[in-house]
Amino acid sequence: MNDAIRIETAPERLNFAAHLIGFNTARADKTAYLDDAGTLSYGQLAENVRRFAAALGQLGLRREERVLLCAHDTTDWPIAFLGCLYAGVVPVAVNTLLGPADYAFMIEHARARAAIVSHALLGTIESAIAQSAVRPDTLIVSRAPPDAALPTQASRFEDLLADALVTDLHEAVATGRDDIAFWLYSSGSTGKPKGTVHTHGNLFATAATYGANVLGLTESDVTFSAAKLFFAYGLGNALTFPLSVGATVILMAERPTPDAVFRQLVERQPTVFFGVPTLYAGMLASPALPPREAVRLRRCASAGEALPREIGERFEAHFGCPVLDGIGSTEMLHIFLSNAPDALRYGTSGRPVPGYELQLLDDNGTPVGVDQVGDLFVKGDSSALMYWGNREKSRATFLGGWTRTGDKYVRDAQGWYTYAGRSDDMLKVSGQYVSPFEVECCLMQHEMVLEAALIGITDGDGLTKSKAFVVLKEGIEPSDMLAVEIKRFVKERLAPHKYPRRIDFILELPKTPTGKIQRFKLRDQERAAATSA
Ligand code: 3UK
Repeated sequence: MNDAIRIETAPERLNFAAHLIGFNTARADKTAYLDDAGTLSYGQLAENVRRFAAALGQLGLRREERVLLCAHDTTDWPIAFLGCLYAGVVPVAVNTLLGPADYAFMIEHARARAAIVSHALLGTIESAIAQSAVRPDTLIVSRAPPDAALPTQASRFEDLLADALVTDLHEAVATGRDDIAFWLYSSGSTGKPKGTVHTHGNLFATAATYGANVLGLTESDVTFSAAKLFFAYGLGNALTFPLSVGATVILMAERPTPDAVFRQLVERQPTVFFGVPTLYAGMLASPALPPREAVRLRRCASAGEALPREIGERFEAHFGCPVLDGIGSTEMLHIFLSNAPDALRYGTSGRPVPGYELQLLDDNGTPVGVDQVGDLFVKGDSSALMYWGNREKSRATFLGGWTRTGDKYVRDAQGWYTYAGRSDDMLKVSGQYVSPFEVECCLMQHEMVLEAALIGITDGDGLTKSKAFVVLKEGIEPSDMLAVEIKRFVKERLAPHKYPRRIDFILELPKTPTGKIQRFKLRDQERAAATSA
């Protein structure tokens, strides 16, 4: 990354949706999005964003009110998200794989006045609403089959667009760069998910930094992100960055298995692909891996957890296209430390993205030296304003311009950063957070389980998988069948990436004299067993 890099700063008056529409006015006929059902041109995107914004007003939604956005990746997602921004309404984009209890918390916490939901998720959202103290008065249902019966307070997404009186809101609401644009929820090691509040300017800042200077997309690119739009990673990859240059975006609603991803790479020929390390490892291990000639990739990115060197090297050797590992977070919205096409070292997270400042500090807040492990802090224009309604966690994370990442890093003499683990107990599995505490609580709800502890173990590819140590109640015999049943029990209650991939039954958990579980002892024991094997 050279020194001559220019970083555009967001204008003070900024409505990010209007900004993207304005930037792309000359591309009305160009395809902005391709989803499983069809295409959406830039002209149609602009028209539908205005219509959706007008429809929100007609439904009685006002500026700064929150709307839950729980939908699969189709063209309705960007229309809804940008339509909200255009109207100054604040979308709360959530993971589509959660259960009713999670959504009930979010609806209540965000005081959501409406919910935009994929038809396939309507049942889950309805049971969430039934158990929530806040009742959104409007449901907007995306991609409902023509003959589906909908609840009385529900509207069809396509009907809203068709019926919108666009004259009501020809122009975008005049927001400023520091106005709240949207929220994302991030999970912590204990307690409820944190509502991470982002501004219009933050979206602009991610495009002006990582988007413009690391990814280097052009309007002839076709991007495809395996990470969904509701993740900050996916939002940048499949909305902010490509629309900021007038590129084309492929959206896929289904789960990003290696086979599903191969189909997109071969049939739709994206030029830039975004994945998480587990997916890259799964693709390389698959017998269906397409040959280099079958794809048109020129650049790939990886984030969510550290990309093992091996995986990056093998992927590049096969496809002849680099995989840029970079670290981002929900709090910083996107990637702030990354490898770049002209500065790449597999096994590292690269160097600071121009526009961001980094610091590695010891426990006393003093900068550590070269090759020393320190806590990573980051400063840049895309950091969240706060965690909504959570002063304690906001204060611990957002420190006068600096954001605590919760990660440990080492920097070498040439300025390359290597990941050295989290400073809390959180695990990253398939690029997504897993809180050992949450999984342990769930395991202990099983009628045969007395106690449990969850740790991360490293698999043959160098990636993190979760493993539970379970103490059974007296008189219960451990068995493989019981392990399968316990996994199923967790899968039914928590998001799919959270169930323990392995379960060991033990007689007793290691604990401190005050009764705290010593997960580090289990980790040490696991490491010793792995090296002796
Ligand atoms: C970990 C990494 C090592 C790290 C994200 C790109 O992952 C994203 O956001 P989350 O809030 O998690 C943040 C935490 O994940 N992590 C992410 N990337 C890497 N660790 N190497 C990496 N390359 O612990 C970080 O603090 O889910 C990623 C863009 C936007 C994002 N929100």
